[in-house]
Parts: sequence; C-alpha cells; structure tokens
Amino acid sequence: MTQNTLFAPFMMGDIPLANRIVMAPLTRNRAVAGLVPGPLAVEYYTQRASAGLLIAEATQISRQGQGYQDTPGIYSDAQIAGWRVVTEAVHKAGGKIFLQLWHVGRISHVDLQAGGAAPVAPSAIRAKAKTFVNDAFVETSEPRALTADELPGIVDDFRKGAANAIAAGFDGVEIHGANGYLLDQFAKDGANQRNDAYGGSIENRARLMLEVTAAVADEIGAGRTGIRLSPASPSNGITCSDPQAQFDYLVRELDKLGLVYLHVVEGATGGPRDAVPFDYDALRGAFRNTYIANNGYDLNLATEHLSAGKADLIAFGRPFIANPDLVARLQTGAPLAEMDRATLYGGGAGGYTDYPAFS
Ligand code: 8OZ
Repeated sequence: MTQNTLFAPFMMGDIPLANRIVMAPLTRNRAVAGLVPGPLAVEYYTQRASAGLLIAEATQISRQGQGYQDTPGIYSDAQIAGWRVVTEAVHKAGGKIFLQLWHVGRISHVDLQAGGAAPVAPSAIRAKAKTFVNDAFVETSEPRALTADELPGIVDDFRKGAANAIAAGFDGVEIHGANGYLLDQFAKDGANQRNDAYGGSIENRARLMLEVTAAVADEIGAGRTGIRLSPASPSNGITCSDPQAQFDYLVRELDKLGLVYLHVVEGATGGPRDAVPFDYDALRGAFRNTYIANNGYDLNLATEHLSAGKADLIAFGRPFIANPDLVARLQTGAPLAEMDRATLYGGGAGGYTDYPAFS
C-alpha cells in the first residue's frame, strides 16, 4: 500500500513536523484571570500534540486588540508565563506550536476597551457582525478611524507580541490577516475607505499588513513567521470588490519577505468552499515556501490536494475540537466524533478537554 503523504513527516523551513496535519487556530474563550491561558489550555493543547503543527488560538497583542470576552493575550508577563506552560507541555509531548497574533479592529465592543472607548478600524464603518461579551452575543460597537500616526504603534504591538511569543517558547507566530479583523479590514475596501497612504489603491490597502509582517519577521526571523489570509471570506461582515487582485498582490509581496508559511482559508470561513470564485492556485504559485490549506477538508480532499501539489499541509479546525487524536483517527479510519456547539465558546472542561481519544 502506498503511504498517504498526509501522515508523512515534512520540513517546514527548518522546523521538522511529524506529519502534514495542522490544527487550525480555534477561539475557545477560556482564558483565566488576566486573560492568561490556564491549566485547562495546557491540557487541551497537549491532548492534540500529535498534529504536525498546532496553531494556538487567536491571541490579542494589546488590550485594544481584544474583541471577545476571555480570549487570551500575549502582552503581559503573566500571559507570557501562562503560555510558557502550554508550549513546554506540547514540546514534551513531541509537538510543535505557533501562536496566532490578533488585533480585532472594529470587531469589538466598548465594554472591552480601556475607558469604554470606541474600537478602532481603518474607517468609521460599523461591521454588520456580532461579538461575544458579558456572556451574550451583541452587535459590535461603532468604531473610530485610526489616525495615520497611530499605525506605527499597532505595528509595534505586533512586533512585541511576536517577541513575547518567542519568550513564551513558541516555535513561531502566525499573523492573523483573515476573517474580517484589523489587517483584513485594511486590505478590503468594504471596511477601508481611507484616502491616505493606507487606503484606496491595492498597494495602499496592503500596506499595514505588509508593515506588520515585515516588523514581525525582522523581530523573530522570517523562518518563524507565518500568516493567515481569507481572501474570499465574508466573515465578520467584510466585503471586497477585488479580492483576486488584492490578494495576488499581497501574496507576491509577502513572498518577498521569505515567510515560512502562507495559511489560506479557502472559501467562506467555516462555510462553503466555493462561495465566491477564487483562484487559490495563483496564491500557491506566487508563494515559494510552505502553503497550508484550510476550510472544509476531510481525509479525501486533503489527500487529493496534497497529491495534486495544491498544498503542502492541511489545517483542520472544527474536527480537532471533538477529536483530540484526529491524526490517529484519520490514519486508522476510526469514526470522527461530532462537536457540541453549546460548549464551543467559554466554560470549563466540558466540551474542551473532556472529548476522549478513540478506543
Ligand atoms: C470564532 C469566534 C470568535 C473568533 C476567527 C478568531 O474567526 C476567530 C474567531 C472565531 O478568526
């Protein structure tokens, strides 16, 4: 029998991975006091360490970058210390782990912002989207437009977040450039109506994402810097009139920085893969290093896309929630457990660390 490449080792730059299965970042809203990942997070990630690469959940780089209750941060000493326990446990279990660095932009609420301030965005355009705060789903707040002289501070917050992630023992970071959050808001004209150097043309809308990525790569090395994009996803009420041109340009420029990977959500995040026609092969072709494909993959599609050379690694999100041993289940053909939606966001061990391995 020929070996399915999904289960074969892979060198991601100079980082050896045990297989080609990636655990996609998943928001679970279970940080403890101080927005620190607690002991349950240690257990949760360790249970899933047989993935070739774990990408830890979206983690805000600043208080301003938070948009939901109980998501972890990477800007305080306590948060760094909390993450260090996670990375040590995952490494001991033989896994590799990156941290996803996050600024939500307009997908936030005044109750999460210092002094009840408005969330920040490229333009003062409210998202048609909900967030989760005070234990309820609520409309996002009206944002205010960032001034140009505030943008270097945001770049610097990403840079510090990356340095902190390395101090916490992560193998690298993934910049969250997807799903309608700050960097995606700048890239897409439905949220970006600026008329300065950060809005208008394709080049201008790409500028903040490229500056952030260059700063992070400069801080920790391009070999430890990846990025996630969702060119065609309408997540969090985002729209774009020219996604193919925008993202063809962005990926060409990102490639010049020598990033270790490009992680692409193909289609609508968590939804149809073919919602909007989009040529993902063009992105793959424009990027020389590792291409991670995500969204709606099962064993068959993953195997097909790896053998056709359409991707190097496949990221699974939701299947990892109820299947801590997803790699073994896919490899042996064991059935996959279904996740419980009611315990996705917030709470304790229930629906988080109590999904058993297949026996
Ligand atoms: C689900 C709920 C809250 C946030 C993303 C970080 O979509 C998220 C997220 C997902 O990237």
